[in-house]
Amino acid sequence: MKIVVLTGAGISAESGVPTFRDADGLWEGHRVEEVATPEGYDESPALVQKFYDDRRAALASVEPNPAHLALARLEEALGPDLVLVTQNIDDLHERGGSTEVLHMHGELLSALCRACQSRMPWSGEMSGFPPCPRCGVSELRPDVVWFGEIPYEMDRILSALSEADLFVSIGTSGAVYPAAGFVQQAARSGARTLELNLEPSEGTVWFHEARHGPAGQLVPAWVDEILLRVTP
Ligand code: BJW
Repeated sequence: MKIVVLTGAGISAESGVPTFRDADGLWEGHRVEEVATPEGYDESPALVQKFYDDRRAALASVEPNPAHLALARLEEALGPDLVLVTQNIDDLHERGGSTEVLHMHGELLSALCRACQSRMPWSGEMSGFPPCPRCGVSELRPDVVWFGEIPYEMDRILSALSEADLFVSIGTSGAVYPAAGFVQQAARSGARTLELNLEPSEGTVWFHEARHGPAGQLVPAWVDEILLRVTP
């Protein structure tokens, strides 16, 4: 059975990573145009760098939760038949044991040089506008996908969606495209679709089935169900 899993901020909420659109979400106190658009960055680079520096530093104090661990167990059982796509820029899937993760909105622990277009691992601050280790120009920005930019890994994601038997969306509000459209793309190709979210998402009507509750409970229970079906 080929499964595509899409995760969003809700899967990391129980680890203590704030979501975007819930009360107390990340954009409280910031306008989205300020911190998540290329235009916002051009206007206030120091503010945007600090927003991401703070989130990068906060990774040190969070741990993967049972939902991340369960998806790693699923990868162990299914291998390449599981394609894990995340909108999250944290590294909790990897720290939970997943080895193949498609980060469609980029990663906090990566830098993108606006001068030479290099992408490179980055764990420190960028607020001081350090030079790019490759070209020496001080044009490093967080390697994340802002509104109006093209998400990463789209070819691999669309190909996986077209072959999926099951598409599962976990902890995402369904407010941001193209990810919000994956459920319809998968269903059109014949996949069954399942939503696992704290509450009905904006796209909940598109799913064949929806289960509502915390990811830390729903995801391990769903993975156990799948493992019973696929392991001899
Ligand atoms: C729990 C829980 C628990 C809480 N357990 N659940 C008009 C119509 C349609 C589209 C557009 C339009 N105008 C513009 C667009 C396109 C635009 C877009 O979608 N805009 C919308 C505002 C409409 N999209 C883009 O610009 C994208 N690019 C693009 O489309 O390029 C064209 C193209 C595409 C494909 C091929 C070729 C060309 C880029 C989008 C980039 C989004 N970037 C961000 C920031 C990334 C960096 C960062 O992290 O700072 O990505 S925005 C932000 O939203 C972030 C997230 O990944 C993304 C999604 O948020 P998510 O994960 O859903 O979080 P929340 O907070 O919204 O929801 C959390 C959910 O969890 C809630 O439902 C809770 O209930 C739940 N929950 N606790 C389970 N314990």
